[in-house]
Amino acid sequence: MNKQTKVWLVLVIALSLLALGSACGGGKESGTNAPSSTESAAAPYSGPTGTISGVISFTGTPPAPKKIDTTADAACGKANPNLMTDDTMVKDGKLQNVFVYIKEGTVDGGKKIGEYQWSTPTSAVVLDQRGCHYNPHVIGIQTNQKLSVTNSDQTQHNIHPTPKLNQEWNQTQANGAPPIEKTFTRAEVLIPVKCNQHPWMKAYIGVMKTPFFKVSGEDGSYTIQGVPPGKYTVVAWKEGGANGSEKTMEVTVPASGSAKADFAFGEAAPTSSSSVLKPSLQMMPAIELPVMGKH
Ligand SMILES: [Cu+2]
Repeated sequence: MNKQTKVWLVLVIALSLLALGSACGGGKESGTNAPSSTESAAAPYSGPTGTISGVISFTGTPPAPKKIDTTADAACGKANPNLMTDDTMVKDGKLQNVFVYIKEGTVDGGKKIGEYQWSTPTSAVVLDQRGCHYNPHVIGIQTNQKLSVTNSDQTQHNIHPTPKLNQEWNQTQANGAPPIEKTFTRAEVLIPVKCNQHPWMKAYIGVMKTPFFKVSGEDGSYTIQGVPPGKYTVVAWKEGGANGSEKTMEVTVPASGSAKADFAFGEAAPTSSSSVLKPSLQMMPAIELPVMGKH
């Protein structure tokens, strides 16, 4: 499906739903983050919580990092003479920069996890540009949480996220310029970010409505905290190719504890029934309908 087809598809779905709403005489206007249920407002979750944790492995021989030619900008070469590609960061067989998140699931008691109200953190997520390189390379953020893009380099960058569901933007940031602050209003996994000045610069932003996501660390580990007991679909996403690749696993968080979810990527990674590769679908995990205005 190309981008245009997707846009049309979303439009058609949105229009059908609008028509349906009018036919039923629904007087409610849909807000930007209106819950899909017809109940008044989503309540916050209160109750016991556990964790989902695991380790991301890379099986087989990882591709060797390649040296990046930065001659296009002398300031980059000076700041980072040995800049290397970082799309597959493996250390002792463990994979860094995998975005792990709860895609969907049911909390004990029967409510979907997305039906609760999850508050937006007041702290900003920082994406720094240092040595003509995005740091961190993969970040997670909640909808409407502040993203702060900083420039620590002695050169100009041009930050350009290319979302499919959120608003696209493209902004120059000179050296010494203040942070650029933005928010994303819709869940989207994940948004590629590029730099129009330095074609090698890449980052990825996972935007979630819930706080249940984490990026695997240098040792491949991750821990998602504060998870209500329930049954969930956990997805691990790794960049690469057009849309990255993902693995899916069903986990149960018991009332009193924690669940384990280990994933493996790489050539020899097992392709069991719990590991599903869906390269063409993974960019649209949660279609949120665009707001069509008042009617
Ligand atoms: Cu740049």
